[in-house]
Amino acid sequence: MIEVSRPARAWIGLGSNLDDPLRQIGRAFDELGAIARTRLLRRSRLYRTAPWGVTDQPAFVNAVAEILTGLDPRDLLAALLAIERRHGRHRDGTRWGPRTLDLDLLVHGDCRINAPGLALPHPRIAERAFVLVPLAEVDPGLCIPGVGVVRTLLGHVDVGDCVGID
Ligand code: PH2
Ligand code: MG
Ligand code: MG
Repeated sequence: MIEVSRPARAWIGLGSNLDDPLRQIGRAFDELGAIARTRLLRRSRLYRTAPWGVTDQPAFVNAVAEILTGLDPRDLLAALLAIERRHGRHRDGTRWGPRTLDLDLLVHGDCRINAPGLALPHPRIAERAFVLVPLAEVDPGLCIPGVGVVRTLLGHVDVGDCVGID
């Protein structure tokens, strides 16, 4: 018998700080909905956010999207990386540097994975206001498996550097 897994709800973090970030993110929402066996369920507003990690770079535009997907985490990640490449993303090994489009797989159902190239939930969610603020706008009660509930996590970060812009 062929095993068919149930579709999972997954959350994607979107970020851009190069080449017209508003347009990059706007297009990316449509492209998420066009991934095979995947539907865009909800999306947050767009936020202008101060750069985190490496601070000497342009401000980011960030958002999150909730999708329903029949793809497992690895296949979904491959689809996200393909979209990044279509947006001219070049990986030169610089961590936390400027980028045309970053699509981070934040949560995939109740999956917990720690493998090379794929960690779920995303290991730095709890530190990042630019992820928690848009998540809290769409689903404050979301439970990040093994990490906590979004509205609680939000109480522990500085939200001042995330400003809604649409
Ligand atoms: N992404 C990074 C590094 N720093 N800062 C903000 N504000 N937004 C991001 O999306 C972001 C960042 C690496 O993925
Ligand atoms: Mg990222
Ligand atoms: Mg990334």
